[in-house]
Amino acid sequence: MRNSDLYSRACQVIPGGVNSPVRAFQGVGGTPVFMKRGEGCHVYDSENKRYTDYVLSWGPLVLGHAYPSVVESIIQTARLGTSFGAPTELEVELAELLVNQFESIDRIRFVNSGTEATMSALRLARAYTQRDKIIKFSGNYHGHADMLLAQAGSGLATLSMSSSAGVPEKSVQDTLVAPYNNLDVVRELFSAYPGQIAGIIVEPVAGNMGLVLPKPEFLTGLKSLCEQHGALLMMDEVMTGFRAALPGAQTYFGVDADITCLGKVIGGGLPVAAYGGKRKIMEQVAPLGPMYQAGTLSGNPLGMAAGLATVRALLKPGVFESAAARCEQLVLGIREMAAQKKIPVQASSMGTMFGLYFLKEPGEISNYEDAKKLVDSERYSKFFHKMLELGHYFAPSAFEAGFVSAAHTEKDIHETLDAVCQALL
Ligand code: KE4
Repeated sequence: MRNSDLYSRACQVIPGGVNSPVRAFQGVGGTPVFMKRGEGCHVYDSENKRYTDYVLSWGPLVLGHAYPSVVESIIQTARLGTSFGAPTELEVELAELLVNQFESIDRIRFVNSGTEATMSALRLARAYTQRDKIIKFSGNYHGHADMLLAQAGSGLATLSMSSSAGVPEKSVQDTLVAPYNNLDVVRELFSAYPGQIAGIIVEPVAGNMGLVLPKPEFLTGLKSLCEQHGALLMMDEVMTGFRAALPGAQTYFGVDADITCLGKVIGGGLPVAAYGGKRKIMEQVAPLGPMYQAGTLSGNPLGMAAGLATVRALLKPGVFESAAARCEQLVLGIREMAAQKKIPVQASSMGTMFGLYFLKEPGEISNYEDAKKLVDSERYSKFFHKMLELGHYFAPSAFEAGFVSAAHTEKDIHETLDAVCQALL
């Protein structure tokens, strides 16, 4: 069935024809592509057109599509039943694996989405500190929980919505917003609200306004401000976990979070996310402590199996490193060609994730305010559609990060760079 026919069918029964706004191509125009099959670094749409995939389900597929050991593990597990609503050995295994990976985590709770993980992290910080206010950063996206939909990134940035309808003012009155990479404003907020701020939630590498790296000292500065004021530092590593670095961006920058949110890669393409931290904090969580959080399918066997197979394969020597090398090769190639054509871009990468901004004029983007001012979304849309026509699937939004998998070969990157050369107009 043609994409356009599927799309009109979808629009009859699903709002906007999609189950997540950013998939609707509103940020780039045109009809969304309906995917039918994935294999390695390629996806095939409903018209059987092949694309080299740089969205990879927005991060989870760090090994590529339909990775054999992941598929096999899901099949074997499904044969034993799909869900019990009771503890299973699989969730203990994945919990042990993640606790061993993260210095800052000795207890972890699984949930089903990044939204649930960050929503629970905020509740935990508030329970632990007995305070209400939270600091977040404009352009950071932490899922769609009411109190976090203030000046968020990702789909809200794509649709240039500052927050969302249906979120009562009182739900965001305790959410304080600062510009990313700006420690002064954070310092001012702590002085303005002494003893009232439960914590800071931050994307340690911002992947929801495009890709913005933290300035040196930004994360260490946040950590020391939290220590100084008795607040908790929550790092939302839903996207950066097992993507920016192994096991996460906090490891690379040497700044331990008090609470870490994970997702995407740890579910290997199935709905799995988690929040974790030191025992003294996590003991607040029911049934041990007074902070309630629950989920019918939390720790679901299929998700645990897919997550275990994915993380285990990724941790094998050289797997992450080769994906990161391919990612860097892509970004360096784009930078070089844009320079040759005198097209102002900001192309950057960290580990297996990358960002590509087309700029209205030469400049540097280090926060969301810069991005809104400098990004040439029109030029990105043209680039996106040309690349799509040539068989390379980039994020359908100028305000998203891109991803590379262990299945991308040098040949794939070279082919993509050949297409980039034609699409850099
Ligand atoms: P989910 O609720 O979508 O599983 O996770 C929310 C979330 C939390 N934290 C970070 C850092 C995230 O990047 C996300 C979700 N990422 C977007 C892509 N930028 C998901 C894509 C979508 O919304 O369809």
